[in-house]
Amino acid sequence: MTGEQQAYRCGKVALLGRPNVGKSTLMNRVIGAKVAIVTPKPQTTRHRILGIYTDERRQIVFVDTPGIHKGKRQLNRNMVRVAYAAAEEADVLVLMQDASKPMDRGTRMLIERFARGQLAQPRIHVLNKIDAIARARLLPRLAELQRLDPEAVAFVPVSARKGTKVDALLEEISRRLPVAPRMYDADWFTDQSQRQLAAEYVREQVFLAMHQEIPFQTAVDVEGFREQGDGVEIDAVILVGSERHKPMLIGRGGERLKAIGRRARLGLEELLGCHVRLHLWVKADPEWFDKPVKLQELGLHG
Ligand SMILES: Nc1nc2c(ncn2[C@@H]2O[C@H](COP(=O)(O)OP(=O)(O)OP(=O)(O)O)[C@@H](O)[C@H]2O)c(=O)[nH]1
Ligand SMILES: [Mg+2]
Repeated sequence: MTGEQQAYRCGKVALLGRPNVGKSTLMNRVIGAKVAIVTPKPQTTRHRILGIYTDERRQIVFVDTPGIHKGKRQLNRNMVRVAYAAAEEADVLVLMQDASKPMDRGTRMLIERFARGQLAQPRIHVLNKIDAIARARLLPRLAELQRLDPEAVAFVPVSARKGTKVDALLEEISRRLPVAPRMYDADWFTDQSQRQLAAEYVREQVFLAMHQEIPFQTAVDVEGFREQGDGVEIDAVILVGSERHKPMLIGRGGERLKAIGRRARLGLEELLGCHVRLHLWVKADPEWFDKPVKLQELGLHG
């Protein structure tokens, strides 16, 4: 080392992969806050969400994306479009997979698509969830990946949940970022408004509480967001895709909706650091997920 100051680096990194592999978990882990909601269900992330990591050497702007999947609904097609658009505008591509499961056809096809595709940005493969597999299974998996994408610049096994090897991944990313000044203030950690975060925190609780198709046909629209006294007051509408989902979401005596509201409120209070009053309503808008105008209103136009 010469003692010379290293040049500052800054750029965008797209987090890409099939649904449920842990993209949002990784971003939250690096940022140190829940900027993107996480659930055990696939298709949790629906937007492009920025998570901004800044230190004295670099600013890494993570772009979390919806999982790439096949889906016929307009909502699903928009989600996939958002992911590919994020890839195009990034400086580095991180392609994540779930190493705790055998590599499936969808994952293999996705990797081949990027490996043979037009995008020239460096690709880093991340094998996530290594806390959930035996070490011996990792080596053949790495070899398979190298065969599928020999031109990728790095292959990094991590556990986003536990934080294992996440620093090593940050180093691999940083080396590929352009030399450039910060894009965002050092104390910014996401591009989402408090209003958007509130909608997402409510949706997270709906995903956790509901089963079958209900979560996938639910959206949250924050209609009111007011500062009041030492906190905020939020009015949110939970939109369901069918009249028959309404009573299921509300529960007997309103208990289920109350529990959803309570958990979302506690999460928001922790994130925003203030008192939150949250009012929830449920409205049915049959097939909203196939209506371009409604998707536009909800910011899900892709
Ligand atoms: N065991 C284990 N589970 C993990 C790890 N990372 C994420 N998960 C779990 O995997 C599930 C999906 O995580 P998400 O972060 O929502 O995955 P995602 O890729 O953002 O999913 P979509 O938004 O649906 O595309 C959650 O239950 C996480 O807790 C990990 O390192 N180890
Ligand atoms: Mg996600």
